[in-house]
Amino acid sequence: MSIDYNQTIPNNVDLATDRSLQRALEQWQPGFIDWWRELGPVGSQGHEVYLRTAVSVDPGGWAHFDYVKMPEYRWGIFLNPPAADPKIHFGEHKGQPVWNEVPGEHRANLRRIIVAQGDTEPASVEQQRHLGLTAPSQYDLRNLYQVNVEEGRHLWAMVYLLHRHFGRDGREEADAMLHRHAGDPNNPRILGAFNEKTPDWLSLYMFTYFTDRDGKFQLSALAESGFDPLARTTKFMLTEEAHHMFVGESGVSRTIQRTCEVMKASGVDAADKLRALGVIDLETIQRYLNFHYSVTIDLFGADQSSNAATFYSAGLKGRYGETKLDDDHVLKDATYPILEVANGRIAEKQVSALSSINERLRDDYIRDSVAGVERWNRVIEKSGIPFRLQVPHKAFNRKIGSFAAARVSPDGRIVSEAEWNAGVGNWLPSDEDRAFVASLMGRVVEPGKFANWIAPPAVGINRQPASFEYVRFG
Ligand code: BYC
Ligand code: FE
Ligand code: FE
Repeated sequence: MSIDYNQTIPNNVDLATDRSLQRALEQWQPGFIDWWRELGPVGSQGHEVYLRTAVSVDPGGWAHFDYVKMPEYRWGIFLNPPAADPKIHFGEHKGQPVWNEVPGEHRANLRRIIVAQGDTEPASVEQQRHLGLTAPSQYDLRNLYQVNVEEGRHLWAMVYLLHRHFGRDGREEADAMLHRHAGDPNNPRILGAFNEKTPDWLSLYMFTYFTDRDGKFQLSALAESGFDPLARTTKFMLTEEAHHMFVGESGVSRTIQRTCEVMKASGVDAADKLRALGVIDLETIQRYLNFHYSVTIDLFGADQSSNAATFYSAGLKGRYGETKLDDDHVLKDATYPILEVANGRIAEKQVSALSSINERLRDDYIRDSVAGVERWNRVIEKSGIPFRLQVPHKAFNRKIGSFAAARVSPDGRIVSEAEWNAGVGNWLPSDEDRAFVASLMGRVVEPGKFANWIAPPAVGINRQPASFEYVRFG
């Protein structure tokens, strides 16, 4: 399973032995590079960036760090090795051997899942393309670029599956990945959150904390798939994903830390006065959190979904940690609690577990998200400041699922349109909040220097110091 770097497309799938596939992917490759140059990070083409590149799929030592010009990054196709005796472990095919080729009856659904996953990857690069111009430090700039090149590689992961397993339709879908664009009104990305803007670095950290974590959960569900090439490729993507969430968690944490330092040193706690001192007030951080959290939990789809039930029963997409769950892994008669609006209140009801697979994954995601918010709260607590961040109720600000039609406050009350309009300025970032955060975004390029609104990291990347030269500007 070693990676062959002598190829135009680095890979560990023996691409050289399948000449027509290799040729098709080599034809897609220049379009990808053109897309990167046009819609990838603005003004970055000449920079040498201290990036990690995958050199193996061995969890013990898969990454190599060196300076790379990003258009020359070695994007490639890396699958985890197959399991010793690979079996489908859920749904109607439970116990049967995994599929190495796409079963005809599941072709349309598998294609749909792979396309939805693939589409998010370049979308996020497009959303983040302007941020390099306002990076708060070289360290942060390098982390942004690392996330961007790896999202580019995640696109390669899905494009390989489309080319290898879906014939002409797959090639067309692979081309379409480079033609839909985040926020393009004529040809938008498929899922809602990937058409939002990521205009500033607080948004970036919230996005990588919350939305890349959707990636973790969706990829984990796909890593259970009975379609083994999908399972193996998503397993390796998950290895890369951990750093993306780290960028988000530590970025928000350092922002909070800096705000708390200034609050303590100045004795000031009113938002407007803190803003005058050049840091982001905790109330604004809470509103950004509310926005990114609610937009991201929409990505799990409707609370009850016949698609999701079919994906599960067919063995295409499992639950989070499927093999560790203690049940029959078929769920024919099982139930699961979901929320609904009943008599003007939010109430729980039991529904079929199969139909509520999306909701279950959303709940697993919520548990994981909340844990990091508690770690942020410990930073605030340590400073002795009486403020707590909280994730909003899961019905707040939803556009997908049974709450899409309801107005729900962050504390989970159904509210009137008037109450929503009166409260929304305290619940979601206002234009003024966004303008203030934007006003702090200035470019800091000297190694070891950090913008005033964010604390330096405790340690750098790959055991380098925070003051390391992470980017050589070109
Ligand atoms: N926006 O039956 P439902 C990542 C549509 S993030 C717009 O609930 P289903 C990353 C839906 O398509 C991980 N539309 O849908 C992170 C359907 O449309 P049609 C991405 C939406 O299929 C950061 C209709 O509503 N991976 O990797 O059960 C940076 C009915 O909905 C949305 C995946 O998502 C939405 N939010 O569930 C970079 C995994 N939600 O057919 C990367 C693959 C639903 O009625 N995707 N709709 O016209 C899937 O497994 C599923 O397609 C979904 C939706 C979970 C997304
Ligand atoms: Fe990704
Ligand atoms: Fe990611």
